[in-house]
Amino acid sequence: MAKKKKHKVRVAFNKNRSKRRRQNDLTRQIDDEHVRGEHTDDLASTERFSGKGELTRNRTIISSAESSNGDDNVVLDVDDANCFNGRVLSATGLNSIVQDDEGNRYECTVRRLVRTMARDARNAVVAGDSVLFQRLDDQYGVIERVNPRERVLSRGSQRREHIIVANIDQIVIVMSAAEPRLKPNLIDRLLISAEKGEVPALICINKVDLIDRGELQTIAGLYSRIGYQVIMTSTMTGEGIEYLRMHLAGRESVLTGQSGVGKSSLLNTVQPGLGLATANVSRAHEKGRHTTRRAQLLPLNFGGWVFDTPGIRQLELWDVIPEEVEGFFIEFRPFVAKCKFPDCSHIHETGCGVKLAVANGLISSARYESYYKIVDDFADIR
Ligand SMILES: Nc1nc2c(ncn2[C@@H]2O[C@H](COP(=O)(O)OP(=O)(O)OP(=O)(O)O)[C@@H](O)[C@H]2O)c(=O)[nH]1
Ligand SMILES: [Mg+2]
Ligand SMILES: [Zn+2]
Repeated sequence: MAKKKKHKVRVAFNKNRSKRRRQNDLTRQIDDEHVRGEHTDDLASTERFSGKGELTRNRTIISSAESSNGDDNVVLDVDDANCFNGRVLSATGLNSIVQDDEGNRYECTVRRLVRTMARDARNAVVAGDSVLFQRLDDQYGVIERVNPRERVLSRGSQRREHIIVANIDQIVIVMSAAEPRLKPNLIDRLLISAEKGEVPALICINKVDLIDRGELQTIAGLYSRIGYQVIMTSTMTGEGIEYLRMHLAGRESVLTGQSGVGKSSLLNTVQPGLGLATANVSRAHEKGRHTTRRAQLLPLNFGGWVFDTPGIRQLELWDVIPEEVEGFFIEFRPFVAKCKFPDCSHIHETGCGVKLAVANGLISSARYESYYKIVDDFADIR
């Protein structure tokens, strides 16, 4: 692999942070700020990580010129002698729960510089981040650095990227056979995100106890023919749970899908004792109640980690342009080469290999409709 180019950036510091505070004041302030959801950046005693007893006025930041997602790969050069490695289990605003290598958990605030380095404060620290943090005592700490993120699951939100979770190696798309009804277009959008991020995806159809098996064959068959693993589960009968457990073991998976499909219920069943909150789907609207409010990383006792995430209604794709959508419908690939026009959008052109394949039943018309809808949505945005 090519060696990453690094360049150093000097960042000026505010002088006014040399004021000292007593340790017990510090703890109290963190308690207060915790309640207010603020940070502890101005605490002089936590700024000292150079070991020199004085503040260094310039801090070196190493950034990778090859970073895949811009600002997020900027690495702060901190004095790691005073720091510990940790994994962010959950993050709310500027407060996070961080677990160290020994399994101890700390409530951490975020160093202001870490926040400054993120283009969007919302993404400064996210669940799954690997961080360096300082311990203040056996309960509280401060995140000094967020290590470069490997693979993330993001979505667009008001034309900005919203990173849902970081450092994943598998996306489990959870749908329910009924209550709420299965939404193939959402599966396809999530598959695009997975393909774009080069993260393997698995489709889990839950609540199979609610409907007749025959009704599911078409959709399950469709995705498995394309090449995606499809698992049918029920937390009521226990069907498929062992199989799901097998796929989660030793990996870092994220469960994503609509609210009410049973993501948290599945995790409670896969690992009894997790005690994740779940709630009934509203009968009237066939919608979940958004019971899980934030992404949470959970260590699995049979190896690996899993993220439970809040339900999504619709996925606005992030960093995807209409021209590349065809490439993420992996079964279109062999037919794209047969289109008469090299820039064929497979929508209105004549001599289109993809449309011909749909007509001949080689590409499912449901998938083609999904493609059409996604490309068409881009036209609305533009
Ligand atoms: N019939 C049936 N109901 C299920 C199954 N799995 C979960 N449920 C029910 O579905 C409802 C929603 O489950 P949750 O686990 O809260 O769903 P969720 O996907 O975590 O929802 P959010 O946290 O809102 O995103 C609960 O009432 C569960 O008891 C299943 O396999 N079969
Ligand atoms: Mg949930
Ligand atoms: Zn075409």
